[in-house]
Amino acid sequence: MSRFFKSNIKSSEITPEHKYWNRPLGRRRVLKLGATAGAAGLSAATLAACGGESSSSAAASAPVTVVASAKTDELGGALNSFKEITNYNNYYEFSTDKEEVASLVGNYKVPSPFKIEVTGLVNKPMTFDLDDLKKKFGEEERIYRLRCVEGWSMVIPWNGFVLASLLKEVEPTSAAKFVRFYSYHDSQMPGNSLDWPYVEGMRIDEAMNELALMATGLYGNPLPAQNGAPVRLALPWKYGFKSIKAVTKIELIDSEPVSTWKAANAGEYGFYSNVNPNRPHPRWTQANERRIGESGRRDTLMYNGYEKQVASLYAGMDLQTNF
Ligand SMILES: Nc1nc2c(c(=O)[nH]1)N[C@H]1C(S)=C(S)[C@@H](COP(=O)(O)O)O[C@H]1N2
Ligand SMILES: [Mo]
Repeated sequence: MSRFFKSNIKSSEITPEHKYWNRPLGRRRVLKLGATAGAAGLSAATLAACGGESSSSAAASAPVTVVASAKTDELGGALNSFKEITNYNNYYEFSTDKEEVASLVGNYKVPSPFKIEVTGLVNKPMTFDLDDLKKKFGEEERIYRLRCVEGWSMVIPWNGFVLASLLKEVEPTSAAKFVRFYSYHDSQMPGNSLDWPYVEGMRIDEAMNELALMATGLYGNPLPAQNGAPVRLALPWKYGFKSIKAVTKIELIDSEPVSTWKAANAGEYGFYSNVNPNRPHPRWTQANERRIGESGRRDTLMYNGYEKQVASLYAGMDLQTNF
């Protein structure tokens, strides 16, 4: 516990995503970051005092079962613990401080039943009840690497269903070339660092790829709030910010959507954002990464190690300009 919070996670190690935006809120953000340092320390101390795998705030309402079919991913990387995965989160609707998010979601509730609207260039626009989708498609386990553009990574056992299954339900028309996703947002969320709702997007062939998962759970538990409850995308070949949390609306459209991070800083965050060790971020290398729970750094793999599954989507494209 203390190793995780006190030395393994060094906030000075990399420059976080939010530090250098050319946006008018910049000054306020810096002040806010200073003010939350104490709160983050407090939450770490509180969690340490509870101890055990089930002590995170995610477990406040339900016992944590921690079920996974394997101890590693297919490359032999150890799964990150439930505690690690639920206490180091990028969820800017709550906070820009990864170690603070878990302490802020205690009373947060999403509407139940939770609705997902799928609309746009489709033959059958529909609003789904998430519980119905879970029953219909099931919740298979997928052990995926998650690589944040900030240079850290985790191995996470998600549960969920394939995004393509959902998209096929609404029958996209031939005019549908892109998919835009919107996050749930309401006044329970205190963060003011970006324009809400958080928006992401992909080409339709990327969205239809077998790897693109609608994640509804983690280690066999319902998805914890800090990880994007009740359903978020898991796109393991792309930088983490593409894996939008709390998906409540999906639109099929004919032109490339502008995602939240590209709108905030197009020079730093491209539309594709595929993991690519050969395409440095303007402010830092992407050649290697720190796996949470490990010391030292490991090499970053092309498409985060999913080259076989996704490289054909980008055949012939210049990956330096289409970053
Ligand atoms: N709605 C929303 N989705 C989001 C984010 C966010 O701030 N808001 N952060 C992204 C980033 S930068 C990362 S690295 C991952 C982190 O997922 P995790 O907290 O489950 O590890 O969520 C992504 N999805
Ligand atoms: Mo990220």
